[in-house]
Amino acid sequence: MYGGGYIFDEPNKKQLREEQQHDDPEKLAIFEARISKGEKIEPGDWMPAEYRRQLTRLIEQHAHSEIIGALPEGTWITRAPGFKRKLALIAKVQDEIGHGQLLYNAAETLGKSREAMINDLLSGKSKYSNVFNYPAKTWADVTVIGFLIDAAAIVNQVANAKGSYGPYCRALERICYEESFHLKQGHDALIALATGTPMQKDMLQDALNRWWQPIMHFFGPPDKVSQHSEKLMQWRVKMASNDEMRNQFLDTYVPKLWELGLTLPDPLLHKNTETGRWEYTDPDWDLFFKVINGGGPCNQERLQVRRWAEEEGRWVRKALMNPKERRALPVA
Ligand code: FAQ
Repeated sequence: MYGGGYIFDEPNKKQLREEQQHDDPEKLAIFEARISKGEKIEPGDWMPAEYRRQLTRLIEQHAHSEIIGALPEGTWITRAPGFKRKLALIAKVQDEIGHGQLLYNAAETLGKSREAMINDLLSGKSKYSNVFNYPAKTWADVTVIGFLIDAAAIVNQVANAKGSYGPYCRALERICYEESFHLKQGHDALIALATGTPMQKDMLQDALNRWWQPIMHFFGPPDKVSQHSEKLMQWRVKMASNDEMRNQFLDTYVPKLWELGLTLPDPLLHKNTETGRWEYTDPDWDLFFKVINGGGPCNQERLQVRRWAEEEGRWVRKALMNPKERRALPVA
Protein backbone atom coordinates (compact mmCIF):
# COMPACT_ATOMS: atom_id res chain seq x y z
CA MET A 1 0.00 0.00 0.00
CA TYR A 2 1.43 3.36 -1.00
CA GLY A 3 1.11 6.95 0.21
CA GLY A 4 -2.30 7.64 -1.27
CA GLY A 5 -3.55 4.40 0.26
CA TYR A 6 -5.04 3.47 -3.09
CA ILE A 7 -4.83 0.11 -4.81
CA PHE A 8 -5.82 -0.02 -8.46
CA ASP A 9 -6.95 -3.61 -8.89
CA GLU A 10 -10.47 -4.45 -10.02
CA PRO A 11 -12.43 -4.30 -6.72
CA ASN A 12 -11.36 -0.68 -6.19
CA LYS A 13 -12.80 0.94 -9.32
CA LYS A 14 -15.74 2.11 -7.24
CA GLN A 15 -13.28 3.70 -4.83
CA LEU A 16 -11.70 5.59 -7.77
CA ARG A 17 -15.05 7.01 -8.87
CA GLU A 18 -15.87 8.07 -5.32
CA GLU A 19 -12.45 9.64 -4.84
CA GLN A 20 -12.81 11.61 -8.08
CA GLN A 21 -16.09 13.04 -6.89
CA HIS A 22 -14.66 13.88 -3.50
CA ASP A 23 -11.28 15.38 -4.40
CA ASP A 24 -10.98 18.02 -1.70
CA PRO A 25 -10.96 21.42 -3.53
CA GLU A 26 -8.51 22.90 -1.01
CA LYS A 27 -6.07 20.00 -1.43
CA LEU A 28 -6.50 20.23 -5.19
CA ALA A 29 -5.60 23.93 -5.17
CA ILE A 30 -2.44 23.25 -3.08
CA PHE A 31 -1.51 20.38 -5.40
CA GLU A 32 -1.93 22.51 -8.53
CA ALA A 33 0.03 25.39 -6.97
CA ARG A 34 2.91 22.98 -6.25
CA ILE A 35 2.84 21.78 -9.84
CA SER A 36 2.87 25.29 -11.27
CA LYS A 37 5.89 26.10 -9.08
CA GLY A 38 7.67 23.16 -10.71
CA GLU A 39 7.77 21.01 -7.55
CA LYS A 40 7.94 17.24 -7.83
CA ILE A 41 5.02 15.16 -6.54
CA GLU A 42 6.18 12.08 -4.62
CA PRO A 43 4.29 8.81 -3.95
CA GLY A 44 3.34 9.71 -0.36
CA ASP A 45 1.92 13.12 -1.34
CA TRP A 46 -1.76 13.83 -1.81
CA MET A 47 -2.78 13.76 -5.47
CA PRO A 48 -6.14 13.90 -7.26
CA ALA A 49 -7.52 10.49 -8.25
CA GLU A 50 -7.47 11.49 -11.91
CA TYR A 51 -3.77 12.45 -11.76
CA ARG A 52 -3.03 9.02 -10.27
CA ARG A 53 -5.16 7.25 -12.86
CA GLN A 54 -3.69 9.12 -15.83
CA LEU A 55 -0.11 8.65 -14.66
CA THR A 56 -0.67 4.96 -14.03
CA ARG A 57 -2.11 4.57 -17.54
CA LEU A 58 0.74 6.46 -19.19
CA ILE A 59 3.66 4.92 -17.26
CA GLU A 60 2.18 1.44 -17.56
CA GLN A 61 1.79 1.81 -21.35
CA HIS A 62 5.35 3.10 -21.51
CA ALA A 63 6.63 0.07 -19.52
CA HIS A 64 4.73 -2.35 -21.77
CA SER A 65 6.21 -0.58 -24.83
CA GLU A 66 9.72 -1.24 -23.56
CA ILE A 67 9.26 -4.97 -23.04
CA ILE A 68 7.22 -5.49 -26.22
CA GLY A 69 9.64 -3.16 -28.02
CA ALA A 70 12.48 -5.56 -27.28
CA LEU A 71 10.82 -8.26 -29.41
CA PRO A 72 11.31 -7.03 -33.01
CA GLU A 73 15.00 -6.29 -32.39
CA GLY A 74 15.46 -9.36 -30.16
CA THR A 75 14.74 -11.68 -33.08
CA TRP A 76 17.74 -10.14 -34.90
CA ILE A 77 20.37 -10.85 -32.23
CA THR A 78 21.48 -14.10 -33.87
CA ARG A 79 21.31 -12.58 -37.36
CA ALA A 80 22.98 -9.18 -36.76
CA PRO A 81 25.84 -8.72 -39.25
CA GLY A 82 29.08 -9.36 -37.40
CA PHE A 83 30.17 -9.80 -33.80
CA LYS A 84 30.35 -6.07 -32.97
CA ARG A 85 26.73 -5.45 -34.01
CA LYS A 86 25.54 -8.62 -32.23
CA LEU A 87 27.15 -7.46 -28.97
CA ALA A 88 25.66 -3.97 -29.30
CA LEU A 89 22.20 -5.39 -30.06
CA ILE A 90 22.30 -7.79 -27.11
CA ALA A 91 23.18 -4.89 -24.81
CA LYS A 92 20.46 -2.68 -26.29
CA VAL A 93 17.72 -5.30 -25.97
CA GLN A 94 18.80 -5.95 -22.39
CA ASP A 95 18.61 -2.20 -21.69
CA GLU A 96 15.06 -1.99 -23.07
CA ILE A 97 13.91 -4.75 -20.73
CA GLY A 98 15.65 -2.90 -17.88
CA HIS A 99 13.72 0.25 -18.83
CA GLY A 100 10.53 -1.77 -18.55
CA GLN A 101 11.54 -2.78 -15.00
CA LEU A 102 12.28 0.83 -14.01
CA LEU A 103 8.95 1.98 -15.40
CA TYR A 104 6.93 -0.83 -13.79
CA ASN A 105 8.56 0.17 -10.48
CA ALA A 106 7.56 3.80 -11.03
CA ALA A 107 3.98 2.80 -11.91
CA GLU A 108 3.77 0.55 -8.83
CA THR A 109 4.36 3.58 -6.59
CA LEU A 110 0.90 4.74 -7.72
CA GLY A 111 -0.74 1.63 -6.29
CA LYS A 112 -1.28 -0.77 -9.20
CA SER A 113 0.47 -4.09 -8.72
CA ARG A 114 2.95 -5.40 -11.31
CA GLU A 115 0.86 -8.55 -11.61
CA ALA A 116 -2.24 -6.51 -12.50
CA MET A 117 -0.25 -4.55 -15.10
CA ILE A 118 1.12 -7.69 -16.74
CA ASN A 119 -2.34 -9.27 -16.73
CA ASP A 120 -3.77 -6.20 -18.45
CA LEU A 121 -1.04 -6.36 -21.09
CA LEU A 122 -1.55 -10.07 -21.75
CA SER A 123 -5.35 -9.79 -21.92
CA GLY A 124 -5.04 -6.95 -24.47
CA LYS A 125 -6.64 -4.42 -22.10
CA SER A 126 -3.56 -2.17 -21.88
CA LYS A 127 -2.00 -0.45 -24.85
CA TYR A 128 1.64 -0.22 -25.87
CA SER A 129 3.35 1.81 -28.59
CA ASN A 130 1.92 1.36 -32.09
CA VAL A 131 5.38 0.99 -33.66
CA PHE A 132 6.04 -2.41 -32.11
CA ASN A 133 3.16 -3.99 -34.01
CA TYR A 134 5.12 -4.00 -37.26
CA PRO A 135 7.57 -6.69 -38.40
CA ALA A 136 11.36 -6.21 -38.54
CA LYS A 137 11.84 -7.92 -41.89
CA THR A 138 15.47 -7.05 -42.64
CA TRP A 139 18.57 -5.75 -40.86
CA ALA A 140 17.65 -2.30 -42.23
CA ASP A 141 14.41 -2.44 -40.19
CA VAL A 142 16.50 -2.97 -37.04
CA THR A 143 18.63 -0.02 -38.13
CA VAL A 144 15.58 2.21 -38.58
CA ILE A 145 14.25 1.15 -35.16
CA GLY A 146 17.65 1.77 -33.53
CA PHE A 147 17.99 5.23 -35.04
CA LEU A 148 14.54 6.71 -35.60
CA ILE A 149 12.39 5.00 -32.96
CA ASP A 150 15.01 5.52 -30.29
CA ALA A 151 15.29 9.14 -31.48
CA ALA A 152 11.52 9.59 -31.26
CA ALA A 153 11.50 8.03 -27.78
CA ILE A 154 14.31 10.37 -26.69
CA VAL A 155 12.44 13.48 -27.86
CA ASN A 156 9.46 12.41 -25.75
CA GLN A 157 11.46 11.26 -22.72
CA VAL A 158 13.87 14.19 -22.46
CA ALA A 159 10.88 16.53 -22.35
CA ASN A 160 8.82 14.49 -19.89
CA ALA A 161 11.80 13.87 -17.57
CA LYS A 162 11.23 17.48 -16.45
CA GLY A 163 7.63 16.68 -15.52
CA SER A 164 5.85 16.63 -12.18
CA TYR A 165 5.91 13.05 -10.88
CA GLY A 166 9.23 12.29 -9.13
CA PRO A 167 9.52 8.51 -9.66
CA TYR A 168 8.65 8.74 -13.37
CA CYS A 169 11.06 11.64 -13.99
CA ARG A 170 13.94 9.87 -12.24
CA ALA A 171 13.30 6.70 -14.26
CA LEU A 172 13.21 8.75 -17.49
CA GLU A 173 16.50 10.48 -16.70
CA ARG A 174 18.30 7.17 -16.41
CA ILE A 175 16.52 5.78 -19.47
CA CYS A 176 17.60 8.81 -21.55
CA TYR A 177 21.29 8.22 -20.75
CA GLU A 178 21.01 4.66 -22.07
CA GLU A 179 18.85 5.62 -25.05
CA SER A 180 21.52 8.06 -26.20
CA PHE A 181 23.88 5.08 -26.66
CA HIS A 182 21.13 3.25 -28.57
CA LEU A 183 20.79 6.23 -30.85
CA LYS A 184 24.54 6.21 -31.54
CA GLN A 185 24.52 2.52 -32.45
CA GLY A 186 21.45 3.11 -34.67
CA HIS A 187 23.14 6.05 -36.39
CA ASP A 188 26.33 4.07 -36.94
CA ALA A 189 24.36 1.20 -38.53
CA LEU A 190 22.37 3.71 -40.62
CA ILE A 191 25.51 5.34 -42.00
CA ALA A 192 27.01 1.92 -42.80
CA LEU A 193 23.97 0.99 -44.92
CA ALA A 194 23.43 4.44 -46.44
CA THR A 195 27.05 4.61 -47.64
CA GLY A 196 27.31 0.91 -48.47
CA THR A 197 26.58 -1.03 -51.65
CA PRO A 198 23.57 -0.07 -53.84
CA MET A 199 21.78 -3.15 -52.47
CA GLN A 200 22.34 -2.04 -48.87
CA LYS A 201 21.14 1.46 -49.65
CA ASP A 202 18.00 0.10 -51.36
CA MET A 203 17.29 -2.14 -48.39
CA LEU A 204 17.55 0.87 -46.07
CA GLN A 205 15.34 3.03 -48.27
CA ASP A 206 12.73 0.28 -48.40
CA ALA A 207 12.72 -0.02 -44.60
CA LEU A 208 12.46 3.75 -44.22
CA ASN A 209 9.49 3.84 -46.60
CA ARG A 210 7.67 1.16 -44.60
CA TRP A 211 8.44 2.65 -41.17
CA TRP A 212 7.76 6.31 -41.94
CA GLN A 213 4.03 6.30 -41.26
CA PRO A 214 4.26 4.26 -38.00
CA ILE A 215 6.96 6.72 -36.84
CA MET A 216 4.71 9.70 -37.62
CA HIS A 217 2.00 7.93 -35.59
CA PHE A 218 4.41 7.34 -32.68
CA PHE A 219 3.82 10.77 -31.09
CA GLY A 220 0.08 10.15 -30.85
CA PRO A 221 -2.93 11.65 -32.61
CA PRO A 222 -2.97 15.34 -33.64
CA ASP A 223 -3.53 17.81 -30.79
CA LYS A 224 -7.07 18.53 -31.94
CA VAL A 225 -7.94 14.84 -31.45
CA SER A 226 -5.72 13.91 -28.46
CA GLN A 227 -7.98 13.08 -25.49
CA HIS A 228 -5.54 13.37 -22.62
CA SER A 229 -3.04 16.06 -23.63
CA GLU A 230 -4.78 19.09 -22.17
CA LYS A 231 -5.06 17.70 -18.63
CA LEU A 232 -1.67 16.01 -18.73
CA MET A 233 0.01 19.21 -19.88
CA GLN A 234 -1.78 21.23 -17.21
CA TRP A 235 -0.44 18.76 -14.62
CA ARG A 236 3.03 18.79 -16.23
CA VAL A 237 3.07 15.07 -16.94
CA LYS A 238 3.38 15.74 -20.67
CA MET A 239 5.73 18.66 -21.21
CA ALA A 240 4.81 19.20 -24.85
CA SER A 241 1.84 18.30 -27.01
CA ASN A 242 1.86 15.43 -29.53
CA ASP A 243 2.19 17.83 -32.48
CA GLU A 244 4.99 19.80 -30.80
CA MET A 245 6.98 16.61 -30.15
CA ARG A 246 6.39 15.40 -33.71
CA ASN A 247 7.63 18.76 -35.02
CA GLN A 248 10.72 18.66 -32.82
CA PHE A 249 11.53 15.17 -34.07
CA LEU A 250 11.14 16.18 -37.73
CA ASP A 251 13.28 19.25 -37.15
CA THR A 252 16.20 17.27 -35.75
CA TYR A 253 16.11 14.04 -37.74
CA VAL A 254 14.74 14.70 -41.25
CA PRO A 255 17.82 16.78 -42.23
CA LYS A 256 20.07 13.93 -41.02
CA LEU A 257 18.27 11.50 -43.36
CA TRP A 258 18.30 13.88 -46.32
CA GLU A 259 22.04 14.55 -45.77
CA LEU A 260 22.65 10.84 -46.39
CA GLY A 261 20.76 10.96 -49.70
CA LEU A 262 17.75 9.11 -48.28
CA THR A 263 14.20 10.14 -49.16
CA LEU A 264 10.98 10.07 -47.19
CA PRO A 265 7.73 8.78 -48.68
CA ASP A 266 5.84 12.05 -48.33
CA PRO A 267 6.02 14.54 -51.23
CA LEU A 268 4.54 17.29 -49.02
CA LEU A 269 7.14 17.00 -46.25
CA HIS A 270 9.00 20.29 -45.83
CA LYS A 271 9.78 22.93 -43.24
CA ASN A 272 7.76 26.11 -43.57
CA THR A 273 10.49 28.69 -43.06
CA GLU A 274 8.01 31.41 -42.04
CA THR A 275 6.30 29.44 -39.26
CA GLY A 276 9.28 27.22 -38.42
CA ARG A 277 6.84 24.26 -38.48
CA TRP A 278 7.06 21.13 -40.57
CA GLU A 279 4.24 20.46 -42.98
CA TYR A 280 3.36 16.95 -44.10
CA THR A 281 0.63 14.70 -45.43
CA ASP A 282 -1.61 13.74 -42.56
CA PRO A 283 -0.84 10.12 -41.69
CA ASP A 284 -3.74 7.66 -41.83
CA TRP A 285 -5.22 8.07 -38.34
CA ASP A 286 -7.86 5.36 -38.86
CA LEU A 287 -5.01 2.92 -39.39
CA PHE A 288 -3.30 4.22 -36.23
CA PHE A 289 -6.39 3.56 -34.09
CA LYS A 290 -6.80 0.13 -35.69
CA VAL A 291 -3.19 -0.78 -34.83
CA ILE A 292 -3.27 0.43 -31.21
CA ASN A 293 -6.53 -1.42 -30.64
CA GLY A 294 -5.19 -4.83 -31.62
CA GLY A 295 -5.52 -4.75 -35.43
CA GLY A 296 -1.91 -4.22 -36.56
CA PRO A 297 0.15 -6.78 -38.49
CA CYS A 298 1.94 -8.19 -35.41
CA ASN A 299 -0.32 -7.51 -32.39
CA GLN A 300 -1.34 -11.16 -32.00
CA GLU A 301 2.20 -12.44 -32.40
CA ARG A 302 3.64 -9.95 -29.89
CA LEU A 303 1.12 -10.87 -27.20
CA GLN A 304 1.51 -14.58 -27.89
CA VAL A 305 5.27 -14.33 -27.28
CA ARG A 306 4.69 -12.46 -23.99
CA ARG A 307 2.08 -15.05 -22.89
CA TRP A 308 4.52 -17.83 -23.67
CA ALA A 309 7.28 -16.06 -21.70
CA GLU A 310 4.90 -15.57 -18.77
CA GLU A 311 3.97 -19.26 -18.80
CA GLU A 312 7.54 -20.55 -19.24
CA GLY A 313 8.87 -18.23 -16.52
CA ARG A 314 6.25 -19.22 -13.96
CA TRP A 315 8.53 -21.76 -12.22
CA VAL A 316 11.28 -19.15 -11.85
CA ARG A 317 8.92 -16.63 -10.22
CA LYS A 318 7.51 -19.34 -8.00
CA ALA A 319 10.96 -20.44 -6.88
CA LEU A 320 12.05 -16.85 -6.19
CA MET A 321 8.95 -16.15 -4.11
CA ASN A 322 9.14 -19.40 -2.12
CA PRO A 323 12.03 -19.50 0.39
CA LYS A 324 12.08 -23.33 0.49
CA GLU A 325 12.39 -23.63 -3.29
CA ARG A 326 14.88 -20.74 -3.37
CA ARG A 327 17.25 -22.76 -1.16
CA ALA A 328 17.06 -25.60 -3.67
CA LEU A 329 18.16 -23.39 -6.62
CA PRO A 330 21.74 -23.99 -7.79
CA VAL A 331 24.21 -21.33 -6.63
CA ALA A 332 25.80 -19.51 -9.60
N1 FAQ B 1 0.87 3.97 -29.47
O1 FAQ B 1 -4.79 11.40 -25.77
P1 FAQ B 1 -3.61 10.84 -26.47
C1 FAQ B 1 10.25 3.25 -26.79
C2 FAQ B 1 -3.24 6.21 -27.39
S1 FAQ B 1 9.15 3.73 -25.59
C3 FAQ B 1 -0.17 3.40 -28.83
O2 FAQ B 1 -2.80 11.76 -27.30
P2 FAQ B 1 -1.56 10.55 -24.45
C4 FAQ B 1 11.58 2.70 -26.34
C5 FAQ B 1 -3.29 6.76 -25.98
O3 FAQ B 1 -2.75 5.83 -25.07
C6 FAQ B 1 7.71 4.15 -26.53
N2 FAQ B 1 -1.19 4.13 -28.29
O4 FAQ B 1 -2.70 10.03 -25.43
C7 FAQ B 1 12.10 1.74 -27.31
C8 FAQ B 1 -4.77 6.99 -25.81
O5 FAQ B 1 -5.43 5.74 -25.59
P3 FAQ B 1 -6.16 5.38 -24.16
C9 FAQ B 1 6.57 4.52 -25.72
C10 FAQ B 1 -1.10 5.47 -28.41
O6 FAQ B 1 -1.28 9.50 -23.49
C11 FAQ B 1 12.71 2.17 -28.49
C12 FAQ B 1 -5.21 7.43 -27.21
O7 FAQ B 1 -4.22 6.95 -28.11
N3 FAQ B 1 6.71 5.83 -25.15
O8 FAQ B 1 9.93 3.38 -27.91
C13 FAQ B 1 -0.02 6.11 -29.04
O9 FAQ B 1 -1.90 11.92 -23.96
C14 FAQ B 1 13.21 1.24 -29.41
C15 FAQ B 1 -5.34 8.94 -27.32
O10 FAQ B 1 -4.06 9.60 -27.40
C16 FAQ B 1 5.83 6.26 -24.22
O11 FAQ B 1 4.92 5.53 -23.88
C17 FAQ B 1 0.99 5.31 -29.59
N4 FAQ B 1 2.04 5.80 -30.24
O12 FAQ B 1 -0.28 10.76 -25.43
C18 FAQ B 1 11.98 0.37 -27.06
C19 FAQ B 1 6.09 7.62 -23.61
N5 FAQ B 1 -0.25 7.44 -28.99
O13 FAQ B 1 -5.07 5.14 -23.17
C20 FAQ B 1 12.50 -0.54 -27.97
C21 FAQ B 1 5.04 8.00 -22.59
C22 FAQ B 1 -1.42 7.63 -28.36
O14 FAQ B 1 -7.02 6.54 -23.80
C23 FAQ B 1 13.11 -0.11 -29.15
N6 FAQ B 1 3.76 8.24 -23.20
N7 FAQ B 1 -1.94 6.44 -28.02
O15 FAQ B 1 -6.93 4.13 -24.47
C24 FAQ B 1 3.37 9.43 -23.72
O16 FAQ B 1 4.14 10.40 -23.73
C25 FAQ B 1 1.96 9.55 -24.22
O17 FAQ B 1 1.22 8.46 -23.74
C26 FAQ B 1 1.82 9.60 -25.78
C27 FAQ B 1 0.32 9.67 -26.11
C28 FAQ B 1 2.50 10.84 -26.32
C29 FAQ B 1 2.42 8.36 -26.43
